[in-house]
Amino acid sequence: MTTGTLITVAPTGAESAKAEVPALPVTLDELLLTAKECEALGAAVIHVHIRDDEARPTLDQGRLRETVTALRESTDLIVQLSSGGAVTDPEAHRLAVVDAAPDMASCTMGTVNFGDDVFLNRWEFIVDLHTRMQERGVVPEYEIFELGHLTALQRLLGKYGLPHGGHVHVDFVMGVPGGMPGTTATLVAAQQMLRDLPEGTTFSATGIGRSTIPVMLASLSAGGHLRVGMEDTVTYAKGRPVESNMQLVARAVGFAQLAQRPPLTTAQARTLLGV
Ligand code: KMH
Ligand code: ZN
Repeated sequence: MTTGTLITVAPTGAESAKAEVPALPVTLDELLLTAKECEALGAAVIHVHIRDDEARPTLDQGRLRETVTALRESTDLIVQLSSGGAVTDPEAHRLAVVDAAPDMASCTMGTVNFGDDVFLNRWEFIVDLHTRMQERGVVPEYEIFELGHLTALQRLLGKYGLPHGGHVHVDFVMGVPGGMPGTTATLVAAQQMLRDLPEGTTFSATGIGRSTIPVMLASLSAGGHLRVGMEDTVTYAKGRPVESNMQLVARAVGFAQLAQRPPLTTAQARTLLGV
């Protein structure tokens, strides 16, 4: 059954350098401005990576807490912290993200080649993250970079139980060099595999780089939700750099409206996700 569209903005990520992508929000002020404007356009969730004073990715606990508080004060967005961080972040720092008391945190369901790097997610680490989120009342978004990550999720839920809130929401991250491709056929295959997960499981999808638009259209037509933002693409169209996260959210909102699946409000999104 299709409903409105949950729109998540992932404004920063850990991979792009501010020097190369000047429009990337890296300071708290830039993040707050982006968050407010994206919320006004129709985003309901913000997937947050933070940077240090030199604009390098960080998982500093103090900064994470300050960011969660500031986003709560300035917006009604659901605050989802990245537990993925950067590929170089140690597991202990990634686990501690949950202690910053966000509404949600990402939880990647397996290891994946990530360009020239490896995004490592050992089984024991996944179990620790999942159970820590259950204990702290943080709702996970399970990040799926490969179809096999859905099998791992089935195993996780079977052995360790449902997440806090009881609702399962996954995000297909498609088109990472080394992960599943950002194609309609793959999205449909991933959606079919949701049959093995608890009834009512919902999904968002995002396509990295040039797969952004095909994945967005495929997800809308398959009843899925959308994640967009400069974490995932810094090119708006061939030869045209993204000007802002707002530009990407506005395009997603336009597509969702064309599909007659308008953006969910933040209140509707909280209900859907069990936040
Ligand atoms: N930056 C990637 C290595 C997440 O946020 O949970 C991991 C990532 C996934 O972005
Ligand atoms: Zn991320």
